[in-house]
Amino acid sequence: MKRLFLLPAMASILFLASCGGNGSSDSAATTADTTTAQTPAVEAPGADIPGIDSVNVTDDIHIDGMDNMQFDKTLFKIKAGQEVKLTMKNVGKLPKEAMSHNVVILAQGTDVQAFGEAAVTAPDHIPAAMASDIIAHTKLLGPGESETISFKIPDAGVYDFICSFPGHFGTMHGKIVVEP
Ligand SMILES: [Cu+2]
Repeated sequence: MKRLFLLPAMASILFLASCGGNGSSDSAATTADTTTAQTPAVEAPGADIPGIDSVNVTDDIHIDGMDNMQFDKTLFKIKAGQEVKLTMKNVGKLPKEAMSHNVVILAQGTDVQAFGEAAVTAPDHIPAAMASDIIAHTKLLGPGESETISFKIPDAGVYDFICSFPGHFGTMHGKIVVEP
């Protein structure tokens, strides 16, 4: 029985579609669409990152690096232009030569893969040739060591941070969302 009703329904849809190309009702719809499309432009940076809603703005970041090649936290939110303290601690027990960690905050647009690869052979695993890609970084920290640095990021956006010890950036990476 349903099929009998489908045919006239489809015919009227086709009829409406073919008539929609002209007339004032179409230009009114276009104007309405433009207004709606402008709304996402004011959306906060990083709004599409899963879990970002439960992260509060801070000026005091604490990150632990662990023997399983992970950071304990990977998502932070700060304010543009605000001075932020960052304390990185290597809470692992493995020897420094095998398992050191750092935090390197990268400028927007940095090729993280290229940076991580250049870091492998660089002194202290900080590639001097890519210094302009680095916003701030801690030194390499062995087991039980920690360091506090401070930095400012003037422009809102989403920034990657990694551990640049060889082989680590694949699992040791996170994001800092900078709010305007
Ligand atoms: Cu590491």
